[in-house]
Amino acid sequence: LLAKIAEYVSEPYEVLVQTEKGLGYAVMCGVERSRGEYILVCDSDGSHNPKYIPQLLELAKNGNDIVIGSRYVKGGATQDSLDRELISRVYCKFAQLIFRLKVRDNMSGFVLVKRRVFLLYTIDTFGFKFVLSLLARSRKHCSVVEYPIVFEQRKMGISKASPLEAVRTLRLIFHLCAGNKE
Ligand SMILES: Nc1nc2c(ncn2[C@@H]2O[C@H](COP(=O)(O)OP(=O)(O)O)[C@@H](O)[C@H]2O)c(=O)[nH]1
Ligand SMILES: [Mg+2]
Repeated sequence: LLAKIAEYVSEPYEVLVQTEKGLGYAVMCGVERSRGEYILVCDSDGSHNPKYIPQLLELAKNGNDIVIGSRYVKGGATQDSLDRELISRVYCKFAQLIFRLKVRDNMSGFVLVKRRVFLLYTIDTFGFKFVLSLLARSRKHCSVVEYPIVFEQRKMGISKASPLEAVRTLRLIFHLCAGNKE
């Protein structure tokens, strides 16, 4: 993964490997440690291909606060199993309707965000779906764009996704709903 990042990114960058327990919490720890203007979050198991980074960065530099690597726009795809894709699509559609989001892949874990935006809309630290928190909270204030990516099959390890994560996501949606009413 590091070699591939080096192959595709020509700007100066640092890579932060966050090993804290809990994906959302690990991401926020990384955001706090980071020093760059832009932050790219990606999975470490090979599902998110660094070849997309130049296009994601270009979109951010063109004035988009949040750039989503998206499975669910034209040109995007997933190599996940059919049942996982179905569950993911239903969850994304549900969140899209509830929070009136334009973003289809509002639960993608492949995202490039301006650091100040990440910090301003401090995200919930529980669960996998940190991007949904960011999008729901920044909805009225940020420009967001989706760029089609193929979510590839993992190259190593086993999935940490579980029914418990699915319940956590529902909990997050209710939590965000309550917050949005305040
Ligand atoms: N630091 C940290 N990263 C995690 C944790 N769980 C998942 N991840 C990261 O999040 C990515 C997505 O998780 P994964 O288990 O692959 O879920 P899946 O792709 O939905 O099957 C992984 O590639 C890891 O990089 C965790 O507890 N701590
Ligand atoms: Mg994975």
